[in-house]
Amino acid sequence: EFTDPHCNGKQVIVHLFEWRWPDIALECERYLSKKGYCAVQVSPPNEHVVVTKDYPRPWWEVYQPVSYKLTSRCGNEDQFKDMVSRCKKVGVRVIVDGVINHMAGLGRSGTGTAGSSFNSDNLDFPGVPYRREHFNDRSTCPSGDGNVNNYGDPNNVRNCYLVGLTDLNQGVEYVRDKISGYFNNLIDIGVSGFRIDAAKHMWPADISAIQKRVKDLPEGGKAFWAHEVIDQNDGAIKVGEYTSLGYVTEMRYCQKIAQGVHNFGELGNVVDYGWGMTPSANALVFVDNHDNQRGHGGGGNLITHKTPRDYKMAQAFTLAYNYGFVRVMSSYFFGDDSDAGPPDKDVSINGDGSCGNGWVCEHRWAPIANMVAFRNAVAGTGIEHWFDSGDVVAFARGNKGFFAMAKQGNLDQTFRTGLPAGEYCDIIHDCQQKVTVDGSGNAHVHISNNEEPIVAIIVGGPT
Ligand code: ARE
Ligand code: CA
Repeated sequence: EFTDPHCNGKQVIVHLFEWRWPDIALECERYLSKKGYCAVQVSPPNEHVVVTKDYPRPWWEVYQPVSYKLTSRCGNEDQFKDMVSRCKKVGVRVIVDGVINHMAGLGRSGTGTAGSSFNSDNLDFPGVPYRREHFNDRSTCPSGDGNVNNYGDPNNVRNCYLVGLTDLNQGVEYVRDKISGYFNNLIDIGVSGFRIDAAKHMWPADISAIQKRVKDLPEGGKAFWAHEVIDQNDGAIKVGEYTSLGYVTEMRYCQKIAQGVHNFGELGNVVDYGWGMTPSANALVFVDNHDNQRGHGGGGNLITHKTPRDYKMAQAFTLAYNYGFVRVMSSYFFGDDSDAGPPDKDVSINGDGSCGNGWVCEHRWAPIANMVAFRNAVAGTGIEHWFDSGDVVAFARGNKGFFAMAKQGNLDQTFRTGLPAGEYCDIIHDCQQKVTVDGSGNAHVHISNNEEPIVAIIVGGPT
């Protein structure tokens, strides 16, 4: 009952990381709606700390809440409401990043982005208000310094302070009411779902109690829920504890797809239930996220926009394959500085459709953007006619779509596509080449050695 993203069959969401609300509203209207994106995940809209000490305005200040007032670095309440209604009007839902495990970090005090005062060391957040009795204390946190430091112990992970962030006690009725009140306000504004930050650090039963207080969407049905649970087979907490509550992040996929792109022979094993990977129906799947692309939150060997050719292959494959619900990452450039905040500039759009002013806009790269239509078109079909030769991988999705990728490019090969006879546009290259499927479902495929050595065709696609 928690798995309906309310997208009328659309299958892909995009995380516009730290985009400002006016830019997101424009992007919904001018791009996301046209490309078939179901929803946009936005950065936390609630009041948060302003970090200037030691570092000027790092990206991560938005993960330190001060209150649930809707003025954040990304914009104010009016801008937020305007964004939600404009996106919804063109069929793009808004999913909010809900930071509810904690408030601001110890040592921080002053005024938040909406003007509320706060003092973390005193556990005082009058903007909510939260006071000392709403937080976990040392009586339930089995950790010498009060911080999360033993991922083998669920009490430590869930009752102690994650990187010094003042840890709310979601077992307290008042706290459940405040959090669900925040979510219900967002639903009244038109928000369709939530990414639950640090869900791993909250007891599933507490999250469930909060969810029960959250109203149904005005259009009917439950909100969309995606829980951030980093499970890389390295601790006591398993994603399976959260699957009854909605989608869960499947971080092992990030490692698997990176291995697969480095060695195509591994792509057939990209989903490994022997590794404990979560069932497809519960998995939120992505090539990288805002944490692991900059070495936070469960790193490993990952592919990011910094290696565009590999990234396009990884993301296109992910969209073509039939595992999980896919979230596309959209980043800003940050060089070697993993703390650097977002560009202090609007998202500008160049003549060729790419973005300027420091925004990467992976979601606009043709092999990614055009594969959204592929995934929408093939929903519900299985993998067929799998072919993999070490450097080449190809497969069909039922009789609806066919996908091929050649690591070294320079491919001229005939494949079984399983598609009805006809002439199809290669959607990866905006129809610059056609693929002809003959009466027995075979097609000759040509892939050049270029930046996107991929071909994809769909029934009902552009002609
Ligand atoms: C910042 C500073 C800290 C400071 C703190 C408090 O960097 O030095 O102590 O503020 O003042 C983000 C950043 C943090 C940042 C925080 C608050 O990543 O650096 O701290 O915002 O501003 C674990 C959690 C997982 C979490 C990752 C990052 O399980 O939930 O760590 N991910 C989410 C978000 C983050 C965000 C937060 C949570 C907090 O996506 O962007 O933090 O809201 C193993 C474990 C994982 C663990 C991982 C890293 O892989 O299995 O569970 O992830 O190690 O520790
Ligand atoms: Ca906690």
